[in-house]
Amino acid sequence: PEVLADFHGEMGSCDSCHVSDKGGVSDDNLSHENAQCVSCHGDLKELAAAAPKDKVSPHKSHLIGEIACTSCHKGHEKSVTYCDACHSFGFDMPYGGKWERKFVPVDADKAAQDKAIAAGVKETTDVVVIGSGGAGLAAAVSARDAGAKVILLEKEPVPGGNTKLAAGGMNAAETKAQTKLGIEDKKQIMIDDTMKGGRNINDPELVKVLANNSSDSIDWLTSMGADMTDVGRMGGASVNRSHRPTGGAGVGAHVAQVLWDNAVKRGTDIRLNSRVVRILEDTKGNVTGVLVKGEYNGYYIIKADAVVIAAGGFAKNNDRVAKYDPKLKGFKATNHPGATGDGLDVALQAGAATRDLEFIQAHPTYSPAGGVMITEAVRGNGAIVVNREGNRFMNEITTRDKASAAILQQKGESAYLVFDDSIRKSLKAIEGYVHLNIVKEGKTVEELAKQIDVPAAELAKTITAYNGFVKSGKDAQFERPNLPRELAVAPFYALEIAPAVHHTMGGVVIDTKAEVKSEKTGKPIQGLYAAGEVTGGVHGANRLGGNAVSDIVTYGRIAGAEAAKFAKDH
Ligand code: FAD
Ligand code: MEZ
Repeated sequence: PEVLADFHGEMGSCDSCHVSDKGGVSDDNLSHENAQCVSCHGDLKELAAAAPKDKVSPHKSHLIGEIACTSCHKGHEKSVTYCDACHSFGFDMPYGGKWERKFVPVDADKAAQDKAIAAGVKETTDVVVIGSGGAGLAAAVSARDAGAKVILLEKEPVPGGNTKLAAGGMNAAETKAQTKLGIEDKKQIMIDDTMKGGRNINDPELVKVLANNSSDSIDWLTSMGADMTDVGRMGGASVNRSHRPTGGAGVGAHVAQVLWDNAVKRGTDIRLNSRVVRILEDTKGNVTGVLVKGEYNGYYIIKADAVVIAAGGFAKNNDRVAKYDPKLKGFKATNHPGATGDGLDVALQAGAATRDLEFIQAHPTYSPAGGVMITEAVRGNGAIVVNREGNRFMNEITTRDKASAAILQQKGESAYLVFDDSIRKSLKAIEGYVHLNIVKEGKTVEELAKQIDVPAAELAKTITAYNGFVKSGKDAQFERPNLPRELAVAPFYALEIAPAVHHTMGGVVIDTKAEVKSEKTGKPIQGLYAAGEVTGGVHGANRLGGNAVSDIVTYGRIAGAEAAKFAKDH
């Protein structure tokens, strides 16, 4: 047999997987088909528990929700491991092929789209949410709480978008967790830091809403079961305000899981493998619904009073990135495979105004060996960055634009992140990198230097000088503002890092109610809302680490509540 369907066909018939009396697939989530896989093979947890402990298990991951078997195991084509979109593990899959994905524009296949539009409305709801990342899930939860019927559409086979990858934290000021830890912060300082980091081109009204609601957003997540009690430092912040789970575990998978569970609990109709290709409007330009392409069921129309675009950014679409910033041509990206910019395309078709698209951020510490971003929290908790000569060359927690530029000036256009065992113990996220086998280790600094091929005497000198700065409380070399700990506890660790495209600051223009502004009139498009990375204005020219998760939770909540209100009044 060539593919899984042949194999199962030999065992029985098509209805060993499909619902035979309906003919074909059950729905775009392949709910029935996946239940069939589980009934014979066991669920993800059982498969993960049975995997060898010393190997990376494809069934154990940071992905959120109940991951469908069919995300990787395809029936009628070659199977591919979804994780390989980032990691390139190259697991030996039964009937497996190589990961690849071609970007298909939303307006491809126009004839089929027009035919579906001519066929008319298939379903009706109050609010459609586009995207199952943090912004979309927060919007769905708040719209459900405001009494709206919600359909959430996600084009990928797994939910969570970039949100599930977020690692370092969620920024918030004047929180209970900060008070408990004795951290003095003010919403106004968060506003000032955000404006300064964004080179003052941010929309100041959007920034005020971000900071003034940030502490409430932490409380909102906590009330739904989140743990946001660990607080660390991110680049460009004046104080520690980046919130994450106890022990410094990755923030995004946790927040996305909490939001997912709450969206499911509230009866949100969530459809995976369902790509929105057009926002529909009446002749006056008011939103009337969306045209969806179900991976298995084809095109259909959902009529809705309001639509929330929460489709994320476009950092994984290098052609588009390079169009706005040619310097980034050919760069790797830290993002999930669905970050292609569809949200912008459907918004533009609907007449939305956009801003700041030329501002695209590179994250300074991406591991080319692991295909993963190394969280800024490692530096926030005390790691230093050295070049191939074993020397520091920057304030490690400066803003990302400056850090990335400094690394690209070093020999090999990469550098090494160096930390000790006390930093490893302070941040659970580091265990993920160790698990991926990308962290070099030495019992002494000299042994570590040998592992990464930098001059041992120079690295030792650098660390001794840095430890001196920690002791004196002043970085006489690069004026690093936070000096949390000396690098003194063996073993010592290092990994190679280089900048990769990380965040697209620009996007759809919104107001403080998350209403999308029209390019033509400058006024809100009736019934159209947007939140998260698909929007522009919150982060200006350069986003601060930790501000995106804050953005998606706060503006996701606002967009969902406003869309529900609009639908009710409609
Ligand atoms: P996403 O979470 O990307 O979700 C958008 C969803 O929409 C995706 O699932 C996508 O597939 C779907 N979609 C797109 N087009 C369509 C369509 N046409 N139809 C249906 N669905 C569609 N920020 C922080 O503040 N702190 C951090 O610690 C942090 N760490 C990060 C680490 C990594 C590796 C990355 C990549 C980003 C990190 N960020 C962090 C940034 C932050 O995670 C993102 O900016 C944020 O999560 C975006 O949320 P979102 O809901 O707007 O979009
Ligand atoms: O906000 C981010 O993108 C972030 C904090 C990333 C990280 O380094 O963890």
